Amino acid sequence: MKESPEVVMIGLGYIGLPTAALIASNKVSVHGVDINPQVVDTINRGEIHIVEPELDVAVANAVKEGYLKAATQAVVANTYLIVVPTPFKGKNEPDISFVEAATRGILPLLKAGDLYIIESTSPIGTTEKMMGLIYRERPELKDQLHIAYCPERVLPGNVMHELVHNDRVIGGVNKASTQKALSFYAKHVQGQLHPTNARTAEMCKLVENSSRDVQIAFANELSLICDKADINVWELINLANKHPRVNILQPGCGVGGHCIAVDPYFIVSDYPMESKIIGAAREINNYKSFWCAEKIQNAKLQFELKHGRKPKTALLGLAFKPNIDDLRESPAKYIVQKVLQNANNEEHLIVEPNITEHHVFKLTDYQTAIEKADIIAILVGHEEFKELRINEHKIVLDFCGITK
Ligand code: SAJ
Repeated sequence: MKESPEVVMIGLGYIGLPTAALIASNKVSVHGVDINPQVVDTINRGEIHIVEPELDVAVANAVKEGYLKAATQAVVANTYLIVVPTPFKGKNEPDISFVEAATRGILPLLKAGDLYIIESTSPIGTTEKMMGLIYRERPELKDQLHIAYCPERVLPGNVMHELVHNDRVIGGVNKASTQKALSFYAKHVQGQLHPTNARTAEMCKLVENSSRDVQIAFANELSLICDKADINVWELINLANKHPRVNILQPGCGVGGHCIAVDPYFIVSDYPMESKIIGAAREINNYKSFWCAEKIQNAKLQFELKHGRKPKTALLGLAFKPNIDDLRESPAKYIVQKVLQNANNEEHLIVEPNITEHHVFKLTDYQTAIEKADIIAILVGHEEFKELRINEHKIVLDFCGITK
């Protein structure tokens, strides 16, 4: 790598690291920054700290060829990308302190003509707020930087493909910033690039995930109604979707991950009076997880009443969605915790085929769990579970519809 890298990537997590690897694969030098020294060491060895198909090879190559290097501190570059988490504080209010800290960290390095891009999911107005901060602290640079917001839209599990092929929405604080950011992404993205302003780009990201949350809430609401009405919700949705203009999503045990279960609150917390459907969808999807835990609880009580002994219960899946190892905001994990909290000395067999060890839960392999258990609750539709042959005498609570 030459002395000064072209790009500084702040945040080397689920989005930052794949993006850094993609840029580096195009022979553009990237200096990745992460506050965690272990993450930095892992990447500098050419290894990765997260599970994502194809990422290992991309990072190994980028590091070997000298286009990707990680450190705990930023250095001077021409383009700065902020890809850090935006968690909650208080009661579901977005916390942009990591974005602010990352911005403060590069303040002394900025020079006229640089491009500063936020990719982190952010409440409306964040990019303008960061622009205010930068120009307050570095007034001599006023209007000489290019500042833009460009949300990522990749689906965990398919990141390396979607980073290149998905369309991107790019919103600058002015036309020159939008243009400069467009030229940057044009080097790395084959999907279409759609210019707009920063506020619209920020809102666009929140709306995409809120829209999916609302649609999943509709499916989850149907599953609650169908359970009472004694209708197979999976068959129902399949049939309704035969209509050319109907496309209902799948119910599950709730909505998790760091995106869909989080982003809608960024709208609700700033516009509570106007975002009724978005807020209600969040409540329905959260309630669905609680409902699943109650169902398991009831099944255990029924079993004990009928058989005069406590059941063994297999809880299949901890990840927030199928075929990944990510437990962030996972409804399955919430359900397992809730079931264990109410447990009274009976055996639970917890299964997550995508992780080998967990610091809280003792994991069992799925074949053993299925064999031993009296009650089997399927919480995540992992591929492995689709092949399971479950003895018909066992009680199966399939919240993902994989046995239907
Ligand atoms: N889920 C259902 N039923 C469905 C689909 C999903 O219950 O029919 C559940 C999943 O099990 C999971 C949750 O919803 O718990 C979210 O999963 P997901 O696959 O819908 O989405 P994420 O969180 O992995 O990724 C989303 C994507 N956004 C949209 O599809 C609009 C992705 O494109 C975004 O980049 C990502 O959020 C993000 O980073 O914001």
